[in-house]
Amino acid sequence: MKTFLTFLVMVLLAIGFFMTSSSEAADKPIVLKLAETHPQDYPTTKGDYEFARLVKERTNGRIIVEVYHSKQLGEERAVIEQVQLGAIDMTRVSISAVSSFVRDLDAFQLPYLYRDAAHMWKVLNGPIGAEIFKKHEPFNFVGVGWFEAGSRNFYTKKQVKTVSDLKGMKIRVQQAPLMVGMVEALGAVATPLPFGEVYSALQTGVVDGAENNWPSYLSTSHYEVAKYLITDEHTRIPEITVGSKKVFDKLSKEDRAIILKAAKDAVPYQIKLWNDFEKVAEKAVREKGSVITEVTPKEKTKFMDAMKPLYDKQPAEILAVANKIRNVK
Ligand code: GTR
Repeated sequence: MKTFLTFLVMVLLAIGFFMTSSSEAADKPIVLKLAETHPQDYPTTKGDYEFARLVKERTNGRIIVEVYHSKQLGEERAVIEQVQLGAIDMTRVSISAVSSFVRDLDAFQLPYLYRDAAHMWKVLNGPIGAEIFKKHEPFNFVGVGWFEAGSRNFYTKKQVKTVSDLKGMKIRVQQAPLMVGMVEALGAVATPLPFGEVYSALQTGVVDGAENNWPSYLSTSHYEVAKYLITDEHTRIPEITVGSKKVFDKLSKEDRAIILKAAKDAVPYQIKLWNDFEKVAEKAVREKGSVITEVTPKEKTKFMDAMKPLYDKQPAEILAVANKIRNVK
């Protein structure tokens, strides 16, 4: 009898132990690390936080997206490699940064491709956008969501008034073959560098200029070391949140859907912040002494014409997608 009682107590204890540990496991949230290059108060980072808030709310805290802003986890290229390996769960980057892995993205970042932001969003939210998300999977990525990033302008240490003024200038570009090709099409010397190295490259004269949107021109303080900006608006490059396929494959179908939906629902908030900050940034750099050259429509046409050799070099599949994009009305 005594042995039986001891046995019973042990069984009950064991059941108790397993119940606690399994419920503890169930209580422990799934933590997904998201890497972001921008500072905490930048519109894109705030968009990441909104995405994280929605994921937490909709999973009752079962899934937590932790945002690591300000390059805490590294520069974009290194981070993307880590996402591919599954060491970092997600990252918000420019599609340029991913395009050296997913080359099909080139069709989405060609110069003078979209008529305006509304056109770009129609493309991203439609079947063409869904298709390119699918094309991330063979490279071990999951397309999670898009964010707004406005349009990009050249800014230089010496004033550029016409497209031909760019000839021979050393221009920093993102580490992406298409961006190298774009600057070369203009007769300039492309210098691919990580984002965080651009300020000192401009300061020390390693490069004569760079290109980015108004918010980044301000937040990086590049305006201090390259005070001439020309409003040529050569590209409109969406931001993307990419996930690690290795990590996403371990999530349930339902959780994946919640995450993707949260990324979509965070977009209007991010666009609103973006549009407001774009104006603030433009005003701020003007006040801080940047010299802004407004391109005339005629000069803009010259910029567009100068990009033609870049289009001519693109593979037929890229041009086919670019044409589909142009035809979205
Ligand atoms: C910014 C973008 C960053 C980064 C950067 C760059 O506009 O938000 O993710 O790609 O440009 O030029 O490297």
